[in-house]
Amino acid sequence: MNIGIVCYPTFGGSGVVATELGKALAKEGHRIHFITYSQPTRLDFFNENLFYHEVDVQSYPLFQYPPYELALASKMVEVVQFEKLDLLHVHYAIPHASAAYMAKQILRVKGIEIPVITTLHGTDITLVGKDPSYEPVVTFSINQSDGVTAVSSSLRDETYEHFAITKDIEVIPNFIDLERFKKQKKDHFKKAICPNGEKLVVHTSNFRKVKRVEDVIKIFIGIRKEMPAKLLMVGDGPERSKAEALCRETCSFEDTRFLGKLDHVEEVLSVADLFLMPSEKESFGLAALEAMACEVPVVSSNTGGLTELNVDGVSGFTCDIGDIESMTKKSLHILKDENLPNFKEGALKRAKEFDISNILPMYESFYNKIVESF
Ligand code: GMT
Repeated sequence: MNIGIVCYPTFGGSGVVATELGKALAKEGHRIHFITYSQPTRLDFFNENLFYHEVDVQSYPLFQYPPYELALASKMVEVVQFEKLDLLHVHYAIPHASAAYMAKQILRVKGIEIPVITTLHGTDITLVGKDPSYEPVVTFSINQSDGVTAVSSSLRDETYEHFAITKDIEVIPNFIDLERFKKQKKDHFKKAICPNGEKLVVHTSNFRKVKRVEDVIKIFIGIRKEMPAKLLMVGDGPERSKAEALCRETCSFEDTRFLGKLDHVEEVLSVADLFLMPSEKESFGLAALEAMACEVPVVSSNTGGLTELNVDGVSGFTCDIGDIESMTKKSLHILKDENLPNFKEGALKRAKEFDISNILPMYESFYNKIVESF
């Protein structure tokens, strides 16, 4: 098939999923056209079936807000028409689903019909989409999509609960490429960070409020009281400086490190003993799956899709949002030498269920179903 993929090109989960999906489909022989405002971060290799079309947003002094959605719709029209696409697959509803709807109407006038699939990723529903300033457009554009998928049952249910949706939503969970995300031998790295055999705790995120980064630090302080440990904070975002300030007040300087955004987070995960994800909301928790694939058990909150990913007592533990005491206790339990190997094994075993080879056929058969019924 000749497929257009629209996504955010950044480090965020939805962009990562969209890009990895496109790369995997290209390897299967599909021709994949990414349509976005800059080169997707994970689009890091050449394949004759991969194409990138940049959305060019023209600025003008009159515009307080340059109309990205219009530029995107225009680019979709151009790519569908000239590359003869069979399908448009947009990731993250805002504003991609409504831009796709507009492109579809323009193409119809030109005598071209194209099906649109929207994949809901999380905050497009649970945080941003619900807001009255977007809700009518989100509801309309989901209902106008020819196919809709959500990355977890929890996200599907929440979408039905908060929006007047008339379409079936198919759950296709996120996936992982176990060729890339696997435990690598990085003993020298572990030795440099944990010279005295300390346990290594890792958190990666976009440091937004929804990630509850302060909880990560509070849990770490609790762990550190009981055993020698280090904390690595990977990523960047609005809450980072507050988190750094909290660390300076409460932890020893040598125990915590903020690494910023990393291209190859799997190298850090390879030496980690525990991953913390105490999020307020999480439709799936791709970062936790990446950790699990590298044999790192996860202590997470039990919000959204996290209980569909993190098996309590096997790949880690899930606890109530904000329950620092329980998350600390569970972390200490996992980190005990006699327990850690079992949890590492449990994390990897669970991650294998989300191997891309299991999930890719779900997308392919969904594409076929939508194209055939269109
Ligand atoms: O977590 C974020 O804030 C980024 C966001 C995104 O859209 O990039 O992530 C969402 O989509 C990911 C991929 O499907 C999921 O793994 C994340 O759980 C989800 N984030 C939230 O629901 C907060």
